[in-house]
Amino acid sequence: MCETCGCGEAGRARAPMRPADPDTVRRVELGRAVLADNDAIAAANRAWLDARGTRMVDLVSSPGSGKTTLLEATLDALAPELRLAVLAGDVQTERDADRLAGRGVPVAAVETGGACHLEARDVARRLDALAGDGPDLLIVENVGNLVCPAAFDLGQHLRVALLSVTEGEDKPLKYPALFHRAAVVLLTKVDLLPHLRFDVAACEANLRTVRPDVRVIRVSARSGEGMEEWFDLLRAEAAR
Ligand SMILES: Nc1nc2c(ncn2[C@@H]2O[C@H](COP(=O)(O)OP(=O)(O)O)[C@@H](O)[C@H]2O)c(=O)[nH]1
Ligand SMILES: [Mg+2]
Repeated sequence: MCETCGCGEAGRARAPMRPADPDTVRRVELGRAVLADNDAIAAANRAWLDARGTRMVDLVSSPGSGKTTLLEATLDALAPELRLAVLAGDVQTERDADRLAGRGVPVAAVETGGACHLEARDVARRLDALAGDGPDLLIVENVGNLVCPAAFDLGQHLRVALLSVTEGEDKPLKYPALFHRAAVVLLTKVDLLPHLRFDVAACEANLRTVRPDVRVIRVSARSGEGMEEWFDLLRAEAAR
């Protein structure tokens, strides 16, 4: 259960809250205060990174859409030419950070212990250790979730959403808040397309309904398709 945003609260789905309910009002006020507090820390994170010439890229998606696999390939390709650092968030375990270790890139883990998103303070606590020497890019793997990470600015310069072709082309319409905030969407696992009924054009049209200027890159960490375009995007981001 996420204690910050309350998205896992028992009974919530069965008994929707009424707007006039005092408990609801208190919860909304508390939520606003939490988000305002988070936004202030996020702004400080961004300023701290700007002072060091580091760009932060936040990867968001549902669990299993391929964030860590993409990062493994990304570190292997770009570590020789760019100075990178990675923060890997998970509800439980440090398995992703372990997968990404040993590639010559500093990696830190955040185990949220139940919360279904990273918050700006999770990043703030690790900035000195991870990015004190001003790497070109700090890449964050957010907790796998298509709802809550949307509301929490981390101080990133670029938010990238991953959507795998096994998830269905309707997801941008079902989770518009998250896709609206992502300037770039990686359509992942496109090597699987021959085995699926997935309408790429419909999916991209749905993405553009939610965010008309979205940049979509079709990628496969397995076949390598689209990966150079992704790496070029990161190179350009690092050069900003
Ligand atoms: N076929 C295929 N499978 C992939 C690809 N990328 C990731 N996977 C698989 O998808 C599963 C989840 O990947 P992972 O990177 O752990 O996803 P995460 O939870 O978003 O970090 C793993 O079994 C991966 O091997 C891809 O490009 N093609
Ligand atoms: Mg992962």
